Amino acid sequence: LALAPVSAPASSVDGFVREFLKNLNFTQGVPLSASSPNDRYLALAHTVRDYLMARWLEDQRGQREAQSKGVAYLSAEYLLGRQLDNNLLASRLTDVATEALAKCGIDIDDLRQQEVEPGLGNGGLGRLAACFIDSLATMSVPSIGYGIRYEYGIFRQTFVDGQQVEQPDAWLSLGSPWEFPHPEAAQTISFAGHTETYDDDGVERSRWIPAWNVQAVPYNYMVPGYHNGRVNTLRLWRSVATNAFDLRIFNSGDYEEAVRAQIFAENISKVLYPEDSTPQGKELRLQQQYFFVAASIRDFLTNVLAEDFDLEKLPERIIFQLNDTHPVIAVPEFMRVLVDEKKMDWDAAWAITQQCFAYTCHTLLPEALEVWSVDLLGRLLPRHLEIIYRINDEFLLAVRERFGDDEMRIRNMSIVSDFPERSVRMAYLATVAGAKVNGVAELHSQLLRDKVLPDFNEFYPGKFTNVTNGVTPRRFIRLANPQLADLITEALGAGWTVDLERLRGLESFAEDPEFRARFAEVKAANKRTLNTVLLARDGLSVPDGHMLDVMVKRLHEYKRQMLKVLHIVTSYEGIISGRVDVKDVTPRTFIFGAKAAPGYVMAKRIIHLINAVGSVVNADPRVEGRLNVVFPPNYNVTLAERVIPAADLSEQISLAGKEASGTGNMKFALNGALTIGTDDGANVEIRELVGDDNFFLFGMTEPEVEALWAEGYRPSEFYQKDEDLRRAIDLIASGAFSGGDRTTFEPVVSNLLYDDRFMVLADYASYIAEQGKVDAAYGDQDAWTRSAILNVARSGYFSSDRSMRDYIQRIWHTPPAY
Ligand code: 26Y
Repeated sequence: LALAPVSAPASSVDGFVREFLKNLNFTQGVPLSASSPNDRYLALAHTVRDYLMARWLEDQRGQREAQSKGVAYLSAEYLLGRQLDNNLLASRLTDVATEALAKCGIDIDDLRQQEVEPGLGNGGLGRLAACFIDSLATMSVPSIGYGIRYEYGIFRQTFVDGQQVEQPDAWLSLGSPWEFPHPEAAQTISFAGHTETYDDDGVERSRWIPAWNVQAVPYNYMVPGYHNGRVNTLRLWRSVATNAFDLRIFNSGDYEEAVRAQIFAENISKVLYPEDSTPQGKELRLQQQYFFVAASIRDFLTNVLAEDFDLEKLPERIIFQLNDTHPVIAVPEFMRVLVDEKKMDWDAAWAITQQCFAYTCHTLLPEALEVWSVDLLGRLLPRHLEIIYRINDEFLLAVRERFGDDEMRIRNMSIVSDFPERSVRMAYLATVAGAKVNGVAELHSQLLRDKVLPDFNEFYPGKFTNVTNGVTPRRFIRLANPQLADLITEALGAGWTVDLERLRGLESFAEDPEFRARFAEVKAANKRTLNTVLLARDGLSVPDGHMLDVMVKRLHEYKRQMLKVLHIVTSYEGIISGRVDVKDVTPRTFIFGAKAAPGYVMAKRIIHLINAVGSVVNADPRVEGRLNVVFPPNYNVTLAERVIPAADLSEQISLAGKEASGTGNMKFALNGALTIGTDDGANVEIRELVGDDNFFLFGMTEPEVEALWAEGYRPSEFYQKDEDLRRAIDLIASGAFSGGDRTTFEPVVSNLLYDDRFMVLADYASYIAEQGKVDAAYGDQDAWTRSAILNVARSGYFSSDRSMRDYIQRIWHTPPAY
């Protein structure tokens, strides 16, 4: 019996009822009559798990036995979103479960609301990782995701007097039915100490004598493919103390000292860092990074490979994809394992390493590139620092051979920089070690090659490539927009969910008035649903008949939420000054969703300003309800799934050359919102695909931005020249949104007038003009709907399935299926 594979329970309604009640009784330990909504949710989750289990065990065995090349995705973040609905959908259980629960007198929707989403990521990069593992499972690619099981995910945002206040995200407190802890499979991960050389049978070798260690406990999560019977694995590591209690100390009565070690160890996976672009160089963050990659590499070498595996063949079995620089310390760790532990010759180990890693860059902001001080690295990971030095020495030697003693170039390319302090540039290390380096949209990859790492591109021809991001249509169309999904299926048949280019078939339906009417009705229904959700969640409402103009993303100056604010203030000022007849204003609801990093003062001020503008505009009778600002707190994946399907207008207004890709932009287009956007990131590709007529373009191009910087950008000149802009800024400065107090938003105003790093004022006029075109276009509802349908029809390219195919072809060279 122990050897027999488990089998799934019967997929009938009665079978499901039995399993559900069994889980309620035997897992939760309650009868149906006395069960709480949380009990019922947990029992339902366990039931769904049981249905997936046989496949999961089978796939783990299958992947091990196939011995084919696989991908290990290394990411410090996975912004998964709720699991229940996704897992029901993947396993075709949605209808059965709904009926079964109804038989028990339970509305499954009430249970859906119980789930607290695992917010183990900050924003785009973390959500991208979640989309990718969904696509890998759906495409049967042999793969595993590795990351950190943070006890606290991204903070819960609340507003107090319009200002952001952060609350801890205790996502595990009501139970965690989707995870499988394996404490027995824990690994020891070491830190600090010193290194020494020793004589190993006539060979001089180095070894690391660490000072302390922690245990890395794996927690496995199921990643079911969509309707293909596959279940992949996401393995997240939790840190625990090696010896939970030091008995001697405990017996001596010093209880505090005894638990101190435990607290220290458990700190490593305690909380997700909420910064998403300014690395702080904090020791705990480096501990997190090393902790999870060291555990993951060891896990792969010991649990996936056979014991007698010939390590020379590693590149035939594995590629580690580095999700930004966060996991790059894996490179020296891999070298350390091969050279110090497996006693491999350095050159052989380096040749293998260079084939086993690939690096994805997600930024263009120089301040977002991670750098670790040599001082910190030397203290925490002394052997790794030595290895990095040697990699750098050999690399710079090769650069000299190639380019001669061009000291300027050598200094620019060195992995170890001397200024402003001696430190290691992780992006350079990743570039030198990686078989491939990719950006995340065409424009981004091009700028990465030509502007950020041009010397490396010259030195390594062919190493740089592009893979444009994508999003999973399972979560972001099927789950988020079921009515649109049904309409598409009715028109095109069912295959589109796994072959998104088929959406092209909708182009001809865009010309069909009846289809347009039905499409418009879906949008209207989604707005009503959003209204209901926001009312229940936050007491907010979205009036009928308004255009929904949505900007949801992390709060960052480069994304330019300020430009949106200036647009709102301009519209408002026009009304209250009497220059615009309120009857001529297109009714619009502006929806914001945005968290600011807790230490990012300017971002928090902008949040405060948005809320302040909202309070005044929404309450002013002169506006007659035609402008409405709605800013629900705590934007997350769950809310995104409600907001995006209801949107008419998608705001993608970053300064050209700053947004690497964006992925929200893709989700909106796929849900039939039109984009107003700059020539930035993946907006460029969206516009190329949907067509100029179905996209509102404004603002400077990246070369124009460069040129303006070069000639000297003086934002106050734009303020002086443009009357509308001056009125809007003056209104903010006057205290109109701060109860007459002119100091509250003074820093925001002077930042715009005298600094404006992201050229908000330079793009203002063009933005306002384009918003005028938006209003005009919205006036013809039928034409707008046609454009919206064409956006859906032409955005199939942005499926993360296509991204995975590109990674496989250009970088991984893994077999397409197992
Ligand atoms: C080093 C630490 C402070 C840090 C933590 C998180 C740095 C960056 C991040 C997250 C970055 C991020 O989310 N980047 C976004 O990645 C998306 C997926 O590729 C892109 O679409 C988006 O343009 C980019 O900003």
